[in-house]
Amino acid sequence: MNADEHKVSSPVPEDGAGTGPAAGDDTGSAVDDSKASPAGEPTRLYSGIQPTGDIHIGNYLGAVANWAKLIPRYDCIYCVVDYHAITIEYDPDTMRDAVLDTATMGIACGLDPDHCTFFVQSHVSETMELAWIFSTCTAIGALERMTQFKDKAAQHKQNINAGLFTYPVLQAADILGVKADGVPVGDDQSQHLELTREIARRFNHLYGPVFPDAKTLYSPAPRILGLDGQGKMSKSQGNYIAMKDRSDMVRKKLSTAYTDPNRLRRSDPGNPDICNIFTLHKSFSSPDEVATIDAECRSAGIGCVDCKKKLGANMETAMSPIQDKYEDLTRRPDDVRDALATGADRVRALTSETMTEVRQSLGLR
Ligand code: AQP
Repeated sequence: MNADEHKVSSPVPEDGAGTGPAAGDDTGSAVDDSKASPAGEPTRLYSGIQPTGDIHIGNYLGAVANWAKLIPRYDCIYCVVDYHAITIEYDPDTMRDAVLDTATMGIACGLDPDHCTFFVQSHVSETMELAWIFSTCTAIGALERMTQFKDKAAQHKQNINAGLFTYPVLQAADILGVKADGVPVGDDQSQHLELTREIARRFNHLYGPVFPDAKTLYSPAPRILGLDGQGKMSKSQGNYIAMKDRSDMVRKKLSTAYTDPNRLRRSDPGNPDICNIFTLHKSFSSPDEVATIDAECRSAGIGCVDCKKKLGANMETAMSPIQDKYEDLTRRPDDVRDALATGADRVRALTSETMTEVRQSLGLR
């Protein structure tokens, strides 16, 4: 196989389609979009996605599109977090395919392994050693306060396991094992990242300064609501549009999607500020079209049906090149596997280096 055949890189839309103008940090300040990190800004980013189902537009707008956009400016390390995924019930017979599929769609969405490091969590076992050490620096009370644990425990009453409880400790090890100082995520992860910073500070206080303070970087669309309007768009809630969904399916799903609940008739003026369809327009439509829809919705100049049709058309424009790329990659699974193996080699080396320092600091070995 020659180098070109081996290439699985994906053309990221120049404007970072669907990602808006700039990523923001914890305090809401914008990260400079135009140049590589000056002093105080992160230099190495880490983030992960679970292979628990199809990557959906919430994952894409809240995380993956932003990850792609950040690649030219930072040392970016992205991961398919399969060890996290086994904290809920799953089918071992389909897990390998699910990991490959998530990686394939990730690359199609712009996580170009020629320009970032992309790997599978379970391929780097050193991280698990760090997770154990971090568990000794983590208060049980802090884990008990995690809202994701409470939500998942309520969803999976038959399987409330210790891994589900210590999930944020492994997440801290993922991030800090490679000494990432920036973590681009959707806003559902903010509490976990605060805990990552607490763990790093506790370790540094007890054993010496080893770990950086990892900053949270939000995308311009950090929380996409589900089509049912009941909470965040989520793989497990079935309230999503998958990145794989072709235009007919997208239109069908949009047709029943929740809008401004107070707009009962076509002649009622709407409020785009509380409409999830308008939020999606802000990510998929041009600024001019967004401004027009904003005005026409408020004056009842456009109805929800037409507003959804316009959104469907713009989503098709943004999503079909990604879907074509995804289909192309599915015909070359070994290229994806090779790229993930290369990524794992680099992360193993980085994490091994960190572990040498950690063991010395702990007075072990
Ligand atoms: N609705 C969302 N809006 C914005 N960002 C989101 N993310 C997830 N849902 C939204 C972000 O996507 C990244 C990867 O998420 P994940 O797959 O690791 O975990 P998740 O948050 O648990 O995703 P789901 O879809 O909700 O899956 P299930 O149903 O399995 O729990 C993260 O950066 C996340 O913030």
